[in-house]
Amino acid sequence: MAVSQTFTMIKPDAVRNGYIGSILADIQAGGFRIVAMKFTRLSAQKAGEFYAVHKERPFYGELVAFMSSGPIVAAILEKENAVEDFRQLIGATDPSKAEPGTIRAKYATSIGENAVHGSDSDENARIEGAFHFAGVEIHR
Ligand code: FUP
Repeated sequence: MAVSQTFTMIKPDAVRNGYIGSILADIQAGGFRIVAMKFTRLSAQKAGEFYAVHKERPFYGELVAFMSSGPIVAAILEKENAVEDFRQLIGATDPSKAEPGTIRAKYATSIGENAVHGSDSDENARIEGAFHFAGVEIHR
């Protein structure tokens, strides 16, 4: 299977709760190679753009407020079958439904504050990676 990329964020809840190191260790133990990474913070405007697909959903306002409430770690990850394998590693959106051992089961607190983001398709991985990183920041 070909090597591909996915995009992730360690969200403000997990950063606040001190899980950056543990989550990065789980990501690397899962066989993902970090090809771009930054510790940054989204403005409300940028968070709104990133989640624009959810604009009509009732949780959009809370989601934007939460995602801009503190710093995040953004990263591009490389692995065979990266998108699907990373979603397996992080578990279901709602941590109470996430498989034991997954990142969300271990580190998330609620469906809204669920510790990590993972792209849901190769196309979105490309769009989301480009949203956060310039070409010179990606090291393959
Ligand atoms: P996921 O792909 O697992 O990140 O989940 P979605 O794209 O469906 O949702 C994106 C984000 O919206 C979630 F990470 C958290 C938020 N959300 C809620 O707050 N409530 C919901 O019912 C669903 C999603």
